[in-house]
Amino acid sequence: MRIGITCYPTYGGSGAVATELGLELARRGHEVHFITYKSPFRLRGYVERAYFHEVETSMSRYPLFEHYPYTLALASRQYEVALQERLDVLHVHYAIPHATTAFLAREMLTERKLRVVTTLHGTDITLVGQEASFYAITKFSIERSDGVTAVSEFLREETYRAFGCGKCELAVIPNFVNLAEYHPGTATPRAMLAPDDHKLLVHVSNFREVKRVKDVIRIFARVRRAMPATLMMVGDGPDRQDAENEAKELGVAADVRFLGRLDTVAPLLAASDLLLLPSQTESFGLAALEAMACGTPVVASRIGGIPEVIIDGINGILEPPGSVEAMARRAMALLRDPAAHAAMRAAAIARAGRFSADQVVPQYEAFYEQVLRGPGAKR
Ligand code: GMT
Repeated sequence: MRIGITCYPTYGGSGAVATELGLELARRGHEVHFITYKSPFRLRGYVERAYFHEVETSMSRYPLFEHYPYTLALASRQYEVALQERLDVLHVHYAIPHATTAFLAREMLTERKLRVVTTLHGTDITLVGQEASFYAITKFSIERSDGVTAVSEFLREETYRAFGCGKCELAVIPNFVNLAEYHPGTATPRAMLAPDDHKLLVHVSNFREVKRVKDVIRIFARVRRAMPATLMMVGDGPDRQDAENEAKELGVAADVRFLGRLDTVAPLLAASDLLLLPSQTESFGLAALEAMACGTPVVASRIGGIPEVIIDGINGILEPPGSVEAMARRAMALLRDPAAHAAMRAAAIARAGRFSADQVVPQYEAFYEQVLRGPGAKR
């Protein structure tokens, strides 16, 4: 198949999933064309059959445009690439604005049939899509896609609840992890990351409000009071400063390392004893899955799609969002009990195997085939 993929190319789970999917599809013999404003962050080096088409994000100063109409440039580029590369499927990740620009591109393309597949990832449904200014167009664009997938049962139900979507059938295809990259053997030597006697905790996110990064620091501060420990904060975003301030206020700044955005996180995950993910909302929790694949148990919020990945007490720990005390208490208990930690680690690795690329990518291929066979009747 010839597949176009549009996603947010910067840091974030939806861009990560879209890019890993494209790379896997290319490895499996499909031709993949990424259409976005920047080379996706996980697209490193040459991969046979994977191509990148850049979308302009600005033009020489034009007085009428206070805001550059990027979405029109994107729709136009999607159309051009679909025509030139004879795309069969245009698969867009994160509904806003990608499902809308794909709709436009498909309408423009009279020369051949193009099927639009939209994957819903999270806040496109749970937050942004429900903003008054985006609600109608999000619903319209989802309903006009030829196929729609959601990354968890939770997100599918939330989409039906919030948007009705009487005209669409949502398939659930979960996130996946590339086990060749995310595995326990990849660990950075511990001596490079923390003093010998320290437990090592890690958080990876884009530091947005939903990630509750101050809770990460608060949980860590409680752990740190009970035992020697280091926390690695990986990523960046609007709440980073708040997290840094919280670490200073709680007197743990010396043991919290803000590492910023990193292209490769598997070696840090594999070196860690625990990942903290106390999010307010999380439609799936790709960061948790990647940590589990590396053998790192996760302490997370019992929210959204996370319970579809983590089974509390077996392969990770779940507590309600905001329950800093309970999360810290259970983290400490696990860190103090090497046998329980080893059992949870093994269970986490086994669970992650259920979400391997080998298991999940064929589900996307089958979905494309189904959409290509279908009548395209939603047009
Ligand atoms: O919805 C978002 O916050 C954006 C998206 C991203 O690009 O980071 O994250 C979502 O998609 C990921 C990949 O499917 C999921 O693993 C995350 O749980 C989800 N984030 C939220 O629901 C907050």
